[in-house]
Order: sequence, then C-alpha cells, then structure tokens
Amino acid sequence: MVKRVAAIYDIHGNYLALNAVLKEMQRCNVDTIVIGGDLAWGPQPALVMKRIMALEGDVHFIKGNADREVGERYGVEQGLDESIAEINQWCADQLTESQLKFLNNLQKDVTLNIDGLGEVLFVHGSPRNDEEAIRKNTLEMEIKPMITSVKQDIIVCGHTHIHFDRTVHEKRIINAGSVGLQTAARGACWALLGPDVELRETEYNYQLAAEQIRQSGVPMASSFAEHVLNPPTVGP
Ligand SMILES: [Mn+2]
Repeated sequence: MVKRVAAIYDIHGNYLALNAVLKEMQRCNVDTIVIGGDLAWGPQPALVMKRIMALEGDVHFIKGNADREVGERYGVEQGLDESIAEINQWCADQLTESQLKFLNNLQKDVTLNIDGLGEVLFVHGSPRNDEEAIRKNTLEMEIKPMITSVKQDIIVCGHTHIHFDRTVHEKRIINAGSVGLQTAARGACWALLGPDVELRETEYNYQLAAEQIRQSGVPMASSFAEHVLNPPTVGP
C-alpha cells in the first residue's frame, strides 16, 4: 500500500517544467511517483531523461506513444507527417543508447494500491491503446469499450494534455494533464493521489523555458517556445 502518489504525465522534454513539479512534489510528502509516458519527445530530451532516470525511491514508468516513436525512430515510413518524423529523429539523436533502451523497455501500465483510493490503474492513452484519447467531453458510449476489461475502480490517464476527473460507467477516470506541453492551463499540470485526488498546476519560469527551447536546436523550436508562452486551448 502506498500513501501519496505524484502522477507526472506528458513531460514532453520540458526540463524547467519537470523540475518545478519535482520540487513542489517534495513539499507534498509524496512517497511514490508514476511517470506516465511521453517523456522525451520535445525540446530538451537528454536533460529530461537524465533527470528522471536518476530519480530515487519508488518510481514507476509507463510508455507513451511518443516514447515508442522516439525509441524506435518512427519516420514517414510509419505514416507520420514529415515534421513529426523529423522531431522523432532529432530526439532520438540527442539520447544515448541506454536512454533509448530505457524508453523501449517501458511497460504499458502500472497498478498501485493507494491508501484511501484502493487499486488504481495508470495508463498513457486508454487502457487498451497508448494513442486512444479520453477527454473531458469524450462520449460515455465511446469510452465504454476502452474500459470494459479494467478491474480497478480508478484509472489515471494522460495523452490529451488536459486535466479532468470524471466518472464513466462506475469507473473514476482522472487525466493527470501535461507537465511540459500545457493545454488550457498556464503551469505544469500533474495529479496528486491519496487519500484524495488533487489536480495540480505548478508555476515555473516560462520565459526562461522559452529561451532555452529556442536555443535547443529542436526542429520547430519557435513553435515549442510559443507553446509554453501561450498554451493553446485545444489539445492533441
Ligand atoms: Mn501521448
């Protein structure tokens, strides 16, 4: 049984946002961390991977679609847009062999027994697919087939970058939001679980993050920088 879990999802290579969340998390008596996928895809992949692979204590990782794409160097051959393929290749080029191997070896989900909540299933997209989106307004009839095989009463997901906490067909579904590619929020979003569920938003130095992103060399650097300065209202 664990007591306080930080669900840190969709970091997307935003180093300062990650650090701000890790710092705030320490003040919340967290004993367990779940890093919920889409770790490196973004402007600062190497810094983010180094930081999270060095985390000590009870840390669990799950694989996001972008981790699969970076780790396996997905390109236009896999049907991706040229710009996405270019970012995948660039991110993979920034990482060491052991960091790439780490991404490729991530598991698809994690289950934790959390004090006050019980068994909680952590996935990236939906319980059946790392690219399937569950949004605040996704129709219940669309969600039903995604969750029918889930035994746990609570599911934590991410991927769509917007926080929510809703109940569908007697399952409580929590989206942890995005740490690094915020949508409809200004700060780095994450969730704190046990014994309640808190959707949190952590301020960080957006100006400095944008400056570092512009210097990072990532393809479409100015779009990434603009994203952290003026987060869009509609997610992926
Ligand atoms: Mn994703």
